[in-house]
Amino acid sequence: MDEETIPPDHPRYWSLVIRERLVRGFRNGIVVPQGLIAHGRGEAFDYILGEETHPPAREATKAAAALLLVSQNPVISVNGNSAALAASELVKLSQISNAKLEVNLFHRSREREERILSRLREEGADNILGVGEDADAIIPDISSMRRKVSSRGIYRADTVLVAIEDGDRTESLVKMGKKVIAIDINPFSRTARYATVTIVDNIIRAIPNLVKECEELRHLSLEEIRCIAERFDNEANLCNMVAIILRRLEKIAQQGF
Ligand code: PTJ
Repeated sequence: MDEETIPPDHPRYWSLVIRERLVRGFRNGIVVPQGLIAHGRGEAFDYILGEETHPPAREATKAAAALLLVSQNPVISVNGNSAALAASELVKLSQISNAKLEVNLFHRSREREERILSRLREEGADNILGVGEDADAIIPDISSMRRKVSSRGIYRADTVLVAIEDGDRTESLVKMGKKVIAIDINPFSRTARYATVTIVDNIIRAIPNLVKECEELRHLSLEEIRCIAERFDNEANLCNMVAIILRRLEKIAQQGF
């Protein structure tokens, strides 16, 4: 089945679209097999959350948009899963927020870097960092290939957006004094807990929402935007997301399906 042939009135339309995008990404050498496993974990959380964006995620999205807009050197880190699921919206987000795009992979290979670069270029991106020799700097305290970053991008960024990512890098980036925006549908993950702003939502909804928020916030004064970014409390927001999960499960446990 191709994405285009999935009937839009299918009750699990988006779930099927996401799977098709990942399978296509896997066949094109963008997504690694481990990325399909990572998706399964994410999908389970999305199922529990009713596959919708909840109010705390909206609040986090607004704070993340504000943080991107007030940053001097924001960078959007792109891996295989995020390129397969949201390439076009990631490019839009980079254009509207003036954030650079940098390819950064856990399972790094030159071939995958090039494929992701081409995918982003197809969507209109230029000047994509982190590919080949451009990954010329090292994030301290990380042993995985994610440590290799561009000195023009993530290394000197004040804010880095990461999505669908394993835990160790967010902690190191924060230790380096950077602000981290994480998109992770699992509120219990290390990435979610260490980030400055975590959007507990599916990337498929989170990136378009971020684009919309950036469009809306641009009409406010810099001071007002800064205030939105600064008053955000990540831990409280994560707790609110966990409370939503609890309430949803409790309701089913007590009242049935
Ligand atoms: O492309 P590479 O080489 O950089 O590798 C990417 C993967 C995804 C393989 C790598 O980053 C990885 O192994 O990630 P983890 O440790 O499985 O963590 C992924 C996190 O993202 C988990 O907390 C998932 O619940 C979450 N997640 C999965 N799919 C989505 C998601 N969050 C938001 N939207 C999704 N669609």
